Amino acid sequence: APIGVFDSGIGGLTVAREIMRQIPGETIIYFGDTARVPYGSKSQKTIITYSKQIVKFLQTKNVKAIVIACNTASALALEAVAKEVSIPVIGVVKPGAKVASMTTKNGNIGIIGTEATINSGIYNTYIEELNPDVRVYGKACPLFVPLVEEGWLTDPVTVEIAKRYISSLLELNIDTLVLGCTHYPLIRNIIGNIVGENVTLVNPAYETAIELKEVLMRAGLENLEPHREHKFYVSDGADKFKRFANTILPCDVVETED
Ligand code: DGN
Repeated sequence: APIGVFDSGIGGLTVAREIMRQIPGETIIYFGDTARVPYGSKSQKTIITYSKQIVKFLQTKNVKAIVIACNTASALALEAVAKEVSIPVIGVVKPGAKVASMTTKNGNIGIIGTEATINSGIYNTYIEELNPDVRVYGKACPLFVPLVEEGWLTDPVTVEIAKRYISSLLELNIDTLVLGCTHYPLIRNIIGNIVGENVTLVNPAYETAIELKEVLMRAGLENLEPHREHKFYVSDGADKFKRFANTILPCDVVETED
C-alpha cells in the first residue's frame, strides 16, 4: 500500500523528495491543497477541517500511513487527525524538534516558519519536553513562501529579506536553526550563507523521512517490492503545480475536487 503525503500546496514536495530518496521502495500518493493555500495565516479550526478532509481523500487511496508534510498543519492539526484514523500519522515538527534538541551545544535554538507555526509555539513545546535546558527563539518569515513560489531562489532581494529576518536570531547567539517551513530547504544556501558555518541548519523534511522509515519498520509495513508510480493530486491549478513540481522532482499531476 502507498504512503499518503499532504501539504497546503507545493512545499510538501521537499518532504516527498526526501521520502523517495531515503525509502525508495515506497509509493507516494501526494495531495497539495493548492485551492486553499496558504495555511500559514489561517486559524487552527480551519486547518483541522481542511486536514481531515484531505485525510479522508487519502484513505480512499488505501494509504497505509500518512505524512503531514506541512509544518503549519503538523503544528495545528496532527493530534486531531491522528485521533480519527487507525494508521500511523507522522508530522514534520516532532522529528525536526528532536534533532534540534540533540544538535545544539550552547542551548540556543532558532526556529523559522510561517506565522501560524511560530505563534503555535509547538516547536518550543516539543523541544523543551526533550531538553528543558534549552532556549528556543521563533521568528516568522512570511515573505519566504511567496519568494520561493516566485522562483527567486538565488535572487538578491531574497538575500536582503532573509538577512532582515535572521539577524535578530543571530543576535541571540543561536547555534542551531530549524527550517520550520516546507519551502525553506529550497533557499537553504541563502540561509546557510547568512548564518555562517557555526550555525547548524536542521531540515525537518529529512528527519521526517528517517522517522517514517522507522515507523514503517516497527509496524512491519515496509514495501519489499519495487514501488509503483507516485501519484500527485491538487485541488486547483494542476499546470502551475506541475511546472513548479518538476523543478523539484518529475511528476504528473491530477486535479481533483476535494
Ligand atoms: N507548507 C506550509 C508550511 O510548511 O508551513 C507553508 C505554506 C503555507 O501554507 N503557508
